[in-house]
Amino acid sequence: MSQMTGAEAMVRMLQLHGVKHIFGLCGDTSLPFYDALARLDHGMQHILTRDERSAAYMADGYARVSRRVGVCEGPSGGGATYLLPGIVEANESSIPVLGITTDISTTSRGRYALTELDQEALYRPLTKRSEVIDRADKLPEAVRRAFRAMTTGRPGAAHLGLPFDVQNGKVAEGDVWADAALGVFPSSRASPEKEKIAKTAKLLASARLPIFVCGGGVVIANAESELGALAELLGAPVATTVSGQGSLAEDHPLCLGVVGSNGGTLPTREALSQADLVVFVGCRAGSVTTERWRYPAPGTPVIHIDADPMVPGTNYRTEVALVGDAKLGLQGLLDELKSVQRKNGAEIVKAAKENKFREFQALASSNDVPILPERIVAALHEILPRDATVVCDPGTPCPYFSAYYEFLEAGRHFISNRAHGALGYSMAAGVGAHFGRPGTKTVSVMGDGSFGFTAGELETIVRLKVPLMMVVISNSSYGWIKAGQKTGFEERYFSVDFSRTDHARVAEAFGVKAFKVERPEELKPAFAAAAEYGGPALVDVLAQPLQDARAPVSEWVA
Ligand SMILES: Cc1ncc(C[n+]2csc(CCOP(=O)(O)OP(=O)(O)O)c2C)c(N)n1
Repeated sequence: MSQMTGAEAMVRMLQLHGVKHIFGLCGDTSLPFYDALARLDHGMQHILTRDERSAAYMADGYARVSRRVGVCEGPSGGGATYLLPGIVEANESSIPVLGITTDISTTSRGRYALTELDQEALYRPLTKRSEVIDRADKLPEAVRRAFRAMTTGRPGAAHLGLPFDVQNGKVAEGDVWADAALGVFPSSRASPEKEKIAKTAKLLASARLPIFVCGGGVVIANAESELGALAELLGAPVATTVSGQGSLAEDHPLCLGVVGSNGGTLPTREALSQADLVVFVGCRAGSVTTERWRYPAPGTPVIHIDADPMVPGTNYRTEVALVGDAKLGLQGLLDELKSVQRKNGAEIVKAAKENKFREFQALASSNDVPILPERIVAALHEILPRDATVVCDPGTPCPYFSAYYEFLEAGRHFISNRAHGALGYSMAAGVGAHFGRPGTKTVSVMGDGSFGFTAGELETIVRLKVPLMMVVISNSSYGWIKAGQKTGFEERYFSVDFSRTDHARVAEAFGVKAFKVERPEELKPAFAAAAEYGGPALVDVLAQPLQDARAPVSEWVA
């Protein structure tokens, strides 16, 4: 039987799973893999990054918009440790990202080889599956297992280690096969049990005001239309978590918007408190969404739909736990309910939104200097197309865009790294989102703290001519933490301020078209020019410090 090398088999296995993009950074242990990528005709684009962290975040952003497994790679030692933050974020956010780390030869193990570390153990607690492939003939089945793990059940990340000698070993060509369906997620949907669906339907029909609280699971399951149809049938409001944005278009009369401590507001909290039945869908009911498990109030009857059997009942006493795919679960409820008396959810949503946006509009039209975050959100909303994708870092961007930027189309148009919230995510994730959905505008919004984590990637963006629009909200401090010191520690500011960087000039030095905005009236023209510019563009906005702003944040410590 004819044979190929392990490195060639890895390339073919990725290709057979439908992979089109690989984000990564080279290293000596990766040489055979790179050589196979160079020699074979496989149709995949390798995107060379300047930091493995960025490669993993790019793969994450790519997967979120494309529904395909995102793939990133790096070498052993520092490459393996630097790739890790993005793999953890993806795994905890239920996003399939495959991290491939090449490794020292199996024969060098335990002999103080440079860059040696136990990669399998490093990644095991942070992924759905971590495997260092010890024998070339075992490579195809290991790749198949990784793809199956990533895209079935609750989706998540996987890690494969590829030792140098395994890359040079032999694989029988006949073993190199794959189920291409496993390259897309969710790849196998399981429905919740029929009796539980029937019981839930009865509770929904008899409730005075059921309210949905949707996490990221609705968009991951592509269950937006089933959710919309069920909400309309019931007349039930739909609230979301930060990650759940896009479950329903925000101008839908039943879309209440984001609830919780990061992007929730008093009017949305009050609306949620009126529910006599809360339906969590694809949502972990974690500390941020529930404002530390206070809203919804404990004791409120709860129904929980989730692909992960461990989630329902963890944080709230649950009337019915529907374990399974959100799309099938919601469709099951629609089939069961057929006709039902509509609730007055639309009135409650309308009143809550009027209250929420009244205060926002006043601040959004302010001419104060430095520029208010509200004005930044409003100006960006005015100039961006409906189908733009906005990627937000923690700090000022995440709560402000969650609360006030209305995403007018259902689906994945908002991305933020809500599992771990590491600074420096949005620039790289925006690059990945661009490759995943190249026809639409992608905008990365970051604080100046985040910019400092990720600025080196401007070279990648320029080299690859990525038409990414970037906005830096500049306040010369780690504002979120400073706000926490203001509210919880009597303004004893300690080690949170840094000096002002001229981000526009930094960007220009990399070859990015850049704008610096200090006055409110300059904001919209600069945003419009950056959005229309065909290549990479950055707008540096001198903004009101977060600790002085009216931020939609009820808890600075999550
Ligand atoms: C890698 C990492 N380290 C520390 C933190 C803790 N942290 C959360 S928000 C924040 C401040 C963010 O500063 P900046 O990006 O400038 O945005 P701002 O809050 O000023 O708008 C910090 C340090 C974090 N989220 N990630």
